[in-house]
Amino acid sequence: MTRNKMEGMIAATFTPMKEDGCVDAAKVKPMVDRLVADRVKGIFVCGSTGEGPSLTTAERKLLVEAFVQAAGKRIKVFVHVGHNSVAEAKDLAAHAQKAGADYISATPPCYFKINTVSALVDCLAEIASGAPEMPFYYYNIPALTGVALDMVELLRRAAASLPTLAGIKYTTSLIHEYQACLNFEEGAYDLLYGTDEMLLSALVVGAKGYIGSTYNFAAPLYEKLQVSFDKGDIRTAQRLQMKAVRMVQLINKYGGLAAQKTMMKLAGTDCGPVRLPLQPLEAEAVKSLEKDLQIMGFFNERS
Ligand code: MN9
Repeated sequence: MTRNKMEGMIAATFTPMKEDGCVDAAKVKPMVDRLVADRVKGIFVCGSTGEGPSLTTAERKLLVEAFVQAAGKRIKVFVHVGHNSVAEAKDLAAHAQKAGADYISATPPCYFKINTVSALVDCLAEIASGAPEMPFYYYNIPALTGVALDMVELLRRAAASLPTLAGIKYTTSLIHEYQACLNFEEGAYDLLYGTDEMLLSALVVGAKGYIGSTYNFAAPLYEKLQVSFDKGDIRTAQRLQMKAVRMVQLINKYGGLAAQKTMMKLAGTDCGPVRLPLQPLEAEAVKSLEKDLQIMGFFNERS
């Protein structure tokens, strides 16, 4: 089987919301148009950045339809279907296939923690069977799921049990494990790197595709980083990666996703606030964040 391989930036999209926290599907199209103009290669819908686990199933389906339509085949659409209920995840997978998305991805159920690769494979096989025609990416993000298993072992077992597995959306800082996965069976699987502040480290060991939140508002910065890396200009790539590190430090200082949605607004693509359980930034924090962003040159071509 020839497996799917992605190259370049994939933006983990935010879910646009109205001030009251309702989904605002009308804002999807302008967000996608902006990403296409920024030359991203794909979008990852309803993931961590999209507050997927905080949305209802009906909202997730509506968003998938809106994103697929807005993408209009210009860029690839990944749909995150992970859910604590495996049955819901399978239903979301089937929906993504019907809606015309390109790929599905899922976190494992994580209220009851999975602690063996074999249980993980059982869950993923059941979820992926909802969309038998779609390449499937396991979404490995132990910091949020609490499920930290051996990813090489997952790949080893996939041939027998996960026929549609295309690869892993790999969001941890274990570059050595990421490298081992990239080299598994001479690169049989697609390993999409998911920690934006460590992109250069991932490129060094062979990353080709990467998914993340900051590609929504800083794509030009990462595009330059990739070009510098490809030319062998490591000094410039290091300098640009350091800018990304400073940007993520600011995001963490002001509160993660709420800060990022504020940055989207300040950068001209308003996608509204976060919803519970996340908390919005106080007015004072917004002012201070804007000032910090100005100082770091964020608004000069977002790089
Ligand atoms: O998976 C994102 N991770 C989370 C992607 O949302 C937890 C990343 O893109 C981070 O937001 C980014 C900043 O830390 O690396």
